[in-house]
Amino acid sequence: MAFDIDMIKAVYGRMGQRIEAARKVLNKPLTLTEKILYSHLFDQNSLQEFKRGGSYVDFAPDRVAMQDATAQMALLQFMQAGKSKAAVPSTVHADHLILAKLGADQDLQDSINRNNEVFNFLSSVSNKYGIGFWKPGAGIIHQVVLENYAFPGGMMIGTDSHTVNAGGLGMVAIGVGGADAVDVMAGMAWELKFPKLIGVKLTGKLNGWTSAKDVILKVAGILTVKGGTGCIVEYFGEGAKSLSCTGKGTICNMGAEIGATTSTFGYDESMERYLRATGRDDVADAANNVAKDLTADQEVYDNPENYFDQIIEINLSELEPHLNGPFTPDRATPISQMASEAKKNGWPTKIEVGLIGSCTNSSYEDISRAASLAEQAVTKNLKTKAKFTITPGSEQVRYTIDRDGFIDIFDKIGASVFANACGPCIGQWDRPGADKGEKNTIVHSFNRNFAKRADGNPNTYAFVGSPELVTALAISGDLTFNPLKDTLKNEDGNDVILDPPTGFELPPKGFDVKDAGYQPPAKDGNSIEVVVKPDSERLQLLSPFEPWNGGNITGLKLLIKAKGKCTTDHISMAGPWLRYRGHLDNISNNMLIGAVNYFNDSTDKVKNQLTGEYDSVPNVQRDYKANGISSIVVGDHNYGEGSSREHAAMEPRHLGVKVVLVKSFARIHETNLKKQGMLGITFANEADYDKILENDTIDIADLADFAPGRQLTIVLHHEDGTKDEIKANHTYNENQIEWFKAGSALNLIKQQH
Ligand code: MIC
Ligand code: SF4
Repeated sequence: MAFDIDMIKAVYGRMGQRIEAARKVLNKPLTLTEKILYSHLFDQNSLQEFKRGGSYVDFAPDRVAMQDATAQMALLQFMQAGKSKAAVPSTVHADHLILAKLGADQDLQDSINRNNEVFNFLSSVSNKYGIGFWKPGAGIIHQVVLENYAFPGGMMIGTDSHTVNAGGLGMVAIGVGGADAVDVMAGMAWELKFPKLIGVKLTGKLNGWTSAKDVILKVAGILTVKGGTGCIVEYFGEGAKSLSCTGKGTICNMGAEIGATTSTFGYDESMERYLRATGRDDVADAANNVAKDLTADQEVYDNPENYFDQIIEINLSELEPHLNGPFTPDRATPISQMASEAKKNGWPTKIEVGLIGSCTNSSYEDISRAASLAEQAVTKNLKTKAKFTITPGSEQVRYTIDRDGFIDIFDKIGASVFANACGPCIGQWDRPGADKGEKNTIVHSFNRNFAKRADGNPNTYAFVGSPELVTALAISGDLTFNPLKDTLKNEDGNDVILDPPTGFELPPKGFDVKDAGYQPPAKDGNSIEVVVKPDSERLQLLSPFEPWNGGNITGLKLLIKAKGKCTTDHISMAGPWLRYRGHLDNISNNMLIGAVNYFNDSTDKVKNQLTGEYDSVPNVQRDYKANGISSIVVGDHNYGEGSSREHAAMEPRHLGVKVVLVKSFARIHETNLKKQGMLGITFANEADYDKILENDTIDIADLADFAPGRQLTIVLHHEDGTKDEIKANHTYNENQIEWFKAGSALNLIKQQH
């Protein structure tokens, strides 16, 4: 039986009626996204036509998922909300904190030893508050959610940007910061600006070397890292139906890389097959009964241009395998052009390591197709030139691929199998020699390839591709190898080709697992005590942030004017810093250390205006704080792209930054700033970014009149005594201004209860 089947049945029980009501009000056929959103309003009496890209709407998601690296902060906040139990089914997954070094068993044990305090904390808080806990080794949050919890037509939020993976099973699943999770677990409304809708029509059918990953690599090339901001992407068409459910999951998963709020697919036979294969006949049967509610109305698919704000069409039959990178996931190169691109740009073409797996690409299908290539390498007597690693997404996948002999095949090409966890995808990779900083190339099937992300080396050029392509490239050891037409020399000196990969959508003998790694919560958690040691370096109870005093903010020192890409990895780096995710003061020592200072092109080197000396960003900020001075951070486009980690908002808040002024924000980060009581605003005129000078002191001159839709005036006092006055926009609504006034959304919850 599926988890929480009663909740799922209740959702289906009310969906039809709610969709009918919405169809009447909107007076038009509905997309799947609209059906899900309108049937998940927090208050059905508030039903009205919401303005896409305009109205803030209160929703009631069906469930919450959290992973270890973000759950610590989410749960530290939830513990302050005064509730005895999570209001909706919720889970915590221990996956990000596991370091990949030697191989699965040893690494898992070492990580459990190293993170014992944190895992115990997460397990006991989960136990206390009715939250399911997936132990270290159980798998990566999104894979475990897809296998156990996702259901067509449902709505969930998760404290990880790749929560969107569950769109592969027809959900609207959205990545958020921990403070948002607290709202839902506290039984309150969860607010989202009603998204715009992008329709992606897939025609044709994948064949040969092309895989579902190539769909999203192509979409990322078209839309870029910010093209999906504020949008939900709905995939449809014959091509969509022909994809496996896990392939759909891959596409939705990496939709985070175009900034999309989420992506989804209508319910179809591939989803039914997946539900049944993962032991959820009950969900499949229930979904079949309401199937028409779980996909858009036919008129929408017949004339999509009338119902979506933007349409993209991709013919799967003609789609070429892609590699995206380096340093950004939207730089898309079809494999046939890689050789010339690499030459033109001076990318190192020798591949050192190929890594497959992660939350987005470790399905049975992915692994079986990659294994078919590894097998060819063996039978065709090819020597695998690059190192090769596999991180399975869950224990269920790992157990099943092991049973079916794939691990043995990978062994034969010298592969290392890492634990079922994030590992190298999030800098939890103890890669030998990475500290030397040598220029080198790796290829992987993960989502992100920002500088330093996988191994901490800024000179690692990482390219993202399908697991099949990554395997072929690892065998060849050459970035310019195009398996569609090139040959390889084998150990006998013969030229051989790799035949296109083959595999299985689902395991022919079914999935199996001995111990999936799940710990159910106590029935009554009241007596469970959660201990946080006062001298812990890993965990720290939170103290409330100061409320706003109602006045203008004056005398802000410019802390840093960040140049170019400034993702959450630049603002609050992962890798070794993950160990401090539950300790706000300690993790604040990584604040903005990856951001490039506009004035000297260096990272972690900014001017302390009090001393005139250059120092690390956290040091300068701590000095300002010690002197009672607040500061401002200035940034470029899509500031805060990437992760959902709210530490990127809490650290500056904790250290006394008051304002973040940028050209544009990524959605989750903007919300995180608002939730934590920061002022996150954008240049009304982007060119004003150039007016900000290194020694500026800055005032927000009319903050006392802070109101929705009202611009703010910013005065820049330059060192030479001159002044500039510029305007800033913001997107705060009434409610969000209340968070700002209270000092944080959590302070407001506490005031109200
Ligand atoms: C990521 O892929 O960047 C992460 C690590 O999963 C993050 C979450 C985190 O920073 O803990 C994400 O995507 O939200
Ligand atoms: Fe983990 Fe990487 Fe997936 Fe993030 S993208 S959840 S770090 S595997």
